[in-house]
Amino acid sequence: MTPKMKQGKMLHRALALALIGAMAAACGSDNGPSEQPPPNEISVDVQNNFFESERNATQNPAVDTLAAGGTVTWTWVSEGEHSIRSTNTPNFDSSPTQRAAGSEFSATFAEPGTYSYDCSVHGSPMAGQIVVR
Ligand SMILES: [Cu+2]
Repeated sequence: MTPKMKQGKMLHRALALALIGAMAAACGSDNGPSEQPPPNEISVDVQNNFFESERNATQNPAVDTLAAGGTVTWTWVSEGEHSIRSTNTPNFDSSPTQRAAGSEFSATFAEPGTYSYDCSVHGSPMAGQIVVR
Protein backbone atom coordinates (compact mmCIF):
# COMPACT_ATOMS: atom_id res chain seq x y z
CA MET A 1 0.00 0.00 0.00
CA THR A 2 1.44 3.37 -0.98
CA PRO A 3 1.43 6.19 1.57
CA LYS A 4 -1.00 8.04 -0.66
CA MET A 5 -3.55 5.21 -0.55
CA LYS A 6 -3.21 4.91 3.20
CA GLN A 7 -3.88 8.60 3.60
CA GLY A 8 -6.99 8.30 1.42
CA LYS A 9 -8.32 5.46 3.52
CA MET A 10 -7.77 7.41 6.73
CA LEU A 11 -9.55 10.38 5.25
CA HIS A 12 -12.52 8.14 4.48
CA ARG A 13 -12.54 6.83 8.03
CA ALA A 14 -12.41 10.37 9.46
CA LEU A 15 -15.24 11.38 7.16
CA ALA A 16 -17.31 8.38 8.20
CA LEU A 17 -16.75 9.11 11.88
CA ALA A 18 -17.70 12.75 11.34
CA LEU A 19 -20.89 11.64 9.59
CA ILE A 20 -21.81 9.27 12.42
CA GLY A 21 -21.15 12.06 14.91
CA ALA A 22 -23.35 14.45 12.96
CA MET A 23 -26.13 11.87 12.76
CA ALA A 24 -25.94 11.17 16.50
CA ALA A 25 -26.08 14.91 17.20
CA ALA A 26 -29.09 15.24 14.91
CA CYS A 27 -30.86 12.41 16.72
CA GLY A 28 -30.08 13.95 20.09
CA SER A 29 -31.49 17.36 19.25
CA ASP A 30 -34.43 16.05 17.23
CA ASN A 31 -37.24 14.97 19.50
CA GLY A 32 -38.52 11.83 17.84
CA PRO A 33 -42.19 10.91 18.15
CA SER A 34 -41.47 8.66 21.11
CA GLU A 35 -39.75 11.46 23.03
CA GLN A 36 -42.38 14.15 22.54
CA PRO A 37 -44.86 14.45 25.35
CA PRO A 38 -48.28 13.29 24.19
CA PRO A 39 -50.86 16.02 23.50
CA ASN A 40 -53.51 17.06 26.01
CA GLU A 41 -56.25 17.18 23.39
CA ILE A 42 -57.09 14.70 20.68
CA SER A 43 -59.70 14.93 17.95
CA VAL A 44 -61.21 11.87 16.30
CA ASP A 45 -63.59 12.00 13.33
CA VAL A 46 -66.68 9.79 13.39
CA GLN A 47 -67.18 8.82 9.77
CA ASN A 48 -69.44 6.32 7.97
CA ASN A 49 -68.38 3.74 9.14
CA PHE A 50 -65.00 4.33 10.64
CA PHE A 51 -63.16 6.33 13.25
CA GLU A 52 -60.26 8.41 12.00
CA SER A 53 -57.59 10.14 14.09
CA GLU A 54 -57.24 13.76 12.98
CA ARG A 55 -53.67 13.68 14.24
CA ASN A 56 -52.27 10.64 12.46
CA ALA A 57 -55.07 9.52 10.09
CA THR A 58 -55.22 5.98 11.50
CA GLN A 59 -58.60 4.29 10.99
CA ASN A 60 -60.38 1.29 12.51
CA PRO A 61 -58.64 1.32 14.74
CA ALA A 62 -58.00 5.02 15.05
CA VAL A 63 -55.07 5.01 17.47
CA ASP A 64 -54.09 8.08 19.46
CA THR A 65 -51.74 8.75 22.34
CA LEU A 66 -52.91 11.20 24.98
CA ALA A 67 -51.35 12.76 28.08
CA ALA A 68 -52.96 11.63 31.34
CA GLY A 69 -55.65 14.15 32.26
CA GLY A 70 -56.23 14.97 28.59
CA THR A 71 -59.44 15.07 26.62
CA VAL A 72 -60.58 13.30 23.48
CA THR A 73 -63.31 14.85 21.36
CA TRP A 74 -65.12 12.81 18.73
CA THR A 75 -66.97 14.71 16.01
CA TRP A 76 -69.67 13.25 13.74
CA VAL A 77 -68.45 14.45 10.35
CA SER A 78 -71.55 13.42 8.44
CA GLU A 79 -75.01 12.21 9.40
CA GLY A 80 -75.16 8.62 10.57
CA GLU A 81 -75.93 6.67 13.72
CA HIS A 82 -72.83 5.94 15.74
CA SER A 83 -71.63 5.87 19.30
CA ILE A 84 -68.40 5.72 21.28
CA ARG A 85 -68.55 2.56 23.37
CA SER A 86 -65.83 1.70 25.87
CA THR A 87 -64.98 -1.98 25.37
CA ASN A 88 -62.28 -2.88 27.86
CA THR A 89 -60.72 -2.21 31.24
CA PRO A 90 -59.73 0.48 32.03
CA ASN A 91 -62.96 1.92 30.74
CA PHE A 92 -64.51 5.33 30.24
CA ASP A 93 -68.08 6.63 29.99
CA SER A 94 -69.60 5.62 26.67
CA SER A 95 -71.54 8.11 24.56
CA PRO A 96 -75.18 7.89 23.60
CA THR A 97 -75.92 6.94 20.00
CA GLN A 98 -75.95 10.17 18.00
CA ARG A 99 -76.92 10.84 14.42
CA ALA A 100 -76.60 14.45 13.36
CA ALA A 101 -73.55 15.75 11.52
CA GLY A 102 -71.66 18.06 13.85
CA SER A 103 -72.54 16.05 16.97
CA GLU A 104 -69.72 15.81 19.47
CA PHE A 105 -68.72 13.70 22.42
CA SER A 106 -65.81 14.28 24.79
CA ALA A 107 -64.16 12.13 27.43
CA THR A 108 -61.37 12.97 29.84
CA PHE A 109 -58.78 10.32 30.69
CA ALA A 110 -57.21 10.83 34.10
CA GLU A 111 -55.39 7.50 34.42
CA PRO A 112 -52.72 6.03 32.14
CA GLY A 113 -53.76 2.91 30.29
CA THR A 114 -54.91 1.60 26.93
CA TYR A 115 -58.58 2.36 26.35
CA SER A 116 -60.37 0.58 23.52
CA TYR A 117 -63.69 1.56 22.03
CA ASP A 118 -66.01 0.71 19.21
CA CYS A 119 -69.36 1.89 17.87
CA SER A 120 -72.37 0.18 19.44
CA VAL A 121 -74.21 0.37 16.09
CA HIS A 122 -71.45 -1.11 13.91
CA GLY A 123 -69.53 -3.12 16.47
CA SER A 124 -65.87 -4.08 16.46
CA PRO A 125 -65.20 -3.32 12.74
CA MET A 126 -65.62 0.37 13.68
CA ALA A 127 -63.06 0.84 16.40
CA GLY A 128 -60.42 2.95 18.04
CA GLN A 129 -57.89 3.05 20.84
CA ILE A 130 -56.65 5.78 23.16
CA VAL A 131 -53.27 5.17 24.76
CA VAL A 132 -52.99 7.40 27.83
CA ARG A 133 -49.50 8.03 29.22
CU1 LIG B 1 -70.90 3.34 13.75
